[in-house]
Amino acid sequence: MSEVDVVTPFAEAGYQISPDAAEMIASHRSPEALVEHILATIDESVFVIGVEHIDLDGFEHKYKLELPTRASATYASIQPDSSLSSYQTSVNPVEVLFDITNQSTCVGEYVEFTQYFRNRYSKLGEMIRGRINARPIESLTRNRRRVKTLQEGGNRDYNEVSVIGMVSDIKITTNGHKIIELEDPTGSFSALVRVVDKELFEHANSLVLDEVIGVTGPLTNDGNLMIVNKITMPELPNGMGRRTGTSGKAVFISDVHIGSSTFLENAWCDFIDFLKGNVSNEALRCISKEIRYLVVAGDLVDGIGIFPDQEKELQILDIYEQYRKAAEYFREIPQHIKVIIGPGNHDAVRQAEPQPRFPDYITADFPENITFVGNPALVNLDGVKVLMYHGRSIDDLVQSVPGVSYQEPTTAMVEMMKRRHLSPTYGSRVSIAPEKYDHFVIDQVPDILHCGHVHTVGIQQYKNVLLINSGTWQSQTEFQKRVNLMPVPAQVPVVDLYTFKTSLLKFD
Ligand code: D5M
Ligand code: FE
Ligand code: ZN
Repeated sequence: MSEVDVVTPFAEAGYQISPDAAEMIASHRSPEALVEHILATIDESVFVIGVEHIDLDGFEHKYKLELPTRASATYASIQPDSSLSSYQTSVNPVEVLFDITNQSTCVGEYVEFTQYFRNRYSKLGEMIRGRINARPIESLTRNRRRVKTLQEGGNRDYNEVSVIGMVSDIKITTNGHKIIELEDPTGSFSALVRVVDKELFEHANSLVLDEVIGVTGPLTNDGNLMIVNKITMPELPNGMGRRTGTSGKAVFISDVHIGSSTFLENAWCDFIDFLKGNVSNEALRCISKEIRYLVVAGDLVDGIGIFPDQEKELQILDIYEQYRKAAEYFREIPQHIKVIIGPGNHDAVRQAEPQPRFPDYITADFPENITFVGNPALVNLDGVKVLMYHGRSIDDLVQSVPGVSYQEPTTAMVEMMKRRHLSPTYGSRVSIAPEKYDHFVIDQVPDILHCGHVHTVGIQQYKNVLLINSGTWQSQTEFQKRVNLMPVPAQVPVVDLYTFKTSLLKFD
């Protein structure tokens, strides 16, 4: 994902900036304006600008006062009594910040895998590097004698080393300890987590293959193994100031599965009526008037041939018909509501992720207020950054991370955030195309991470990011009955884009 350069302006003004502060600025909705504000207000005796030097509240206050045109265009006043939505006349901008569409370079050659993993390692490694002083693995073997000498000197500070690596294997020793094999571009290395270090061991238990971590600890006397004292994850920065969004509301849905015989058409039509403001309930009508965005995170239709004997569970047997029906429903949605749609594993784009947006022959039927994006995609909704990912990797995370469950899908999304990666394990349920850049790395911290896929609903705040899994519009399928998966259909998270407070509307 494209990075905003926040380091150069500070360097040019003679300041250094801490990685946490740089990240906080880069992930702000107006990084350039914030940089300007910090440079204008910074105490000149400061040399390294840290998070504590960033006066976000002051900035937000000033920003709103100084941008009256923006305020009048989009901070439209809410008039609950009016029959006209205040957002019908306002611009509801959608900017696609990042997705794979028209960027795919992958043809499946071996060298591309190397390049892909190098890119993952360097992006995630950089996030960890700000927090630990790591060395290349190669230097550990080269400097082994020196490390030993320092150990003999008995200085514990010196004999601890740190390494950043990608987890290539996780083994259990006969004594029940964990051996984590780590790789960086210079070599590979083993790190031992002892079963007696309870907290650390628990952390090691939740590690998954191909994620990038930092480990810190002393080396054994023969220099071949590290006894791990600390594991460092890429993680979200701490101490980011209170977020301020924009006005109005956004509605999050996924897994509509139009065309399936288990698609809940009545509930769906009630939802469309709600978006149109056709509801008798006064409170719902008020909410409806404030809606500016509808975000759809994949599995718009049920598709064809996605699983064995699927045709027995289909009401619409033709994929084009399924999308035509979808387009018909979406044409009902008021034009001022901007809709963003990304694909899922049931949709008619390549199965390997990242997936591009739907082809033109599908999108042609849909109305103008829809922006089609890839999967994953980062979009900017009038200053609120939403990272959309269908969420197929949740299947992997449920299998491999203790405590992550289908019933509470945000538990998986927290794991994505800690790893700053949407789909860490290669070669499991998610088929990952080895693109030049790792599109699953969460470079820019979004305001909202929106997933679907598992057909259950979850809403959780993790640090400064609102995590939403938006359920489904399909009742339990035969397959789900067999694996005992209880879907949560026809429930809709609605986010207030100013406060980020979320309510769940039920149409079942
Ligand atoms: O996935 C809906 C849910 O069903 C999601 O939690 C995964 C699960 N699912 C779907 N297909 C399979 C297979 N083949 N094995 C295990 N679990 C599965 P959806 O993408 O809507 O089909
Ligand atoms: Fe689905
Ligand atoms: Zn799915």
